[in-house]
Amino acid sequence: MASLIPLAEIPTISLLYRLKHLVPTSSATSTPSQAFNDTISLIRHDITKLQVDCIVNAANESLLGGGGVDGAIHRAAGPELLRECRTLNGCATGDAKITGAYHLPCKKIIHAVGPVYQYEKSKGGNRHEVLLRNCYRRSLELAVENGMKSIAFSALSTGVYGYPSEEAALAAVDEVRSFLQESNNLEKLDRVVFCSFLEKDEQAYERVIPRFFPPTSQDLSSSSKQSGSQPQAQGESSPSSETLAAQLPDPPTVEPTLDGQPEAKKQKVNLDDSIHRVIVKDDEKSEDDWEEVDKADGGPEERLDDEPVEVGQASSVVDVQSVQSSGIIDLNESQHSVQSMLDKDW
Ligand code: AR6
Repeated sequence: MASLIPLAEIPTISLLYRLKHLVPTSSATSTPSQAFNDTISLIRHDITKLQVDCIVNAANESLLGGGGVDGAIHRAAGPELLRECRTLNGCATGDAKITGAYHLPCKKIIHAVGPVYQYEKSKGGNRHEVLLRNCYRRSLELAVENGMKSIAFSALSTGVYGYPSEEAALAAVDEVRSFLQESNNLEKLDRVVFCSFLEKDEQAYERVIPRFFPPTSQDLSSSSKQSGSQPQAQGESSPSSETLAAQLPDPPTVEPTLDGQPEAKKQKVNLDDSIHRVIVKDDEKSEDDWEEVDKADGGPEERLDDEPVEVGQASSVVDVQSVQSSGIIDLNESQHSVQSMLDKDW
């Protein structure tokens, strides 16, 4: 089971540039900003394990739970969450509502209802994108209104709702940047974390982030690389980048479940010498699967009958995740000196 990740161990994109895990692009559309790059963070992990102020759930209009990250959050938070959700009278697509976090390590959960990609797109225009952007904006507004200083987003709509990863990352990252640029919103938030679960989503963020949050000269400078001094994120005492790099977490290998309960996705684990791989067969994910999981959880059994549900991935897609690669840092590398890590050509 994945371990809890304190905020200080969630890498900022400034650190990821210094580690050369993020690569600058020539097609950057924004001016580099150290303040932004010390605020925006990227991690591939189970979002229920992040010790941030609030996490953003990819919910449906009923707000009564479901599969994917929604199921994981309800399982980890406990039945009190469903009780509170029942009082909220659902939530429109493109909007978000906030609840307590109960047994989760965060303080609040923001439940955002992303668009079902094909369904909204078929209505014409860029409705799907507007709705997805609204989810990110409303979540940020709710976080600020409720005094939350750090927020972690799941990759809304990119699972069952079928939004293509890169298209979704573009809308998400651009909307977050717009929000932070407005009035003094940047000062109100210490961290905004993009938390992905699958490698395809993490890679989409890695391609998109440098366009909207390009590196500063400090992020790229060899002097800061040599000294190992990590620019301090707002509102927290920052450990050195050596500490951070050594502690960067492993990526998730399985969907979280409670002991004795069925997993939300069927998985095959092949431990082959030093190469440990988890193979997630997306074509085995179906609506039936997650309904079964919900009921077995003693969790929500209700959902909107007329809610259109699409399975996003092509049925033949097999997503292979290396569990030895941390998603950020190779496990073997993390055991080497940080200097060799910083010097490595990622
Ligand atoms: N931590 C972080 N991300 C996760 C986790 C986790 N534990 N588990 C899955 N993801 P999805 P949607 C990622 O399908 O597309 C539910 O049934 C996953 O890899 O959870 O918005 C709701 O009740 C993907 O990138 O949400 C709705 O009915 C992302 O979370 C419907 O699914 C979102 O995938 C919402 O569909």
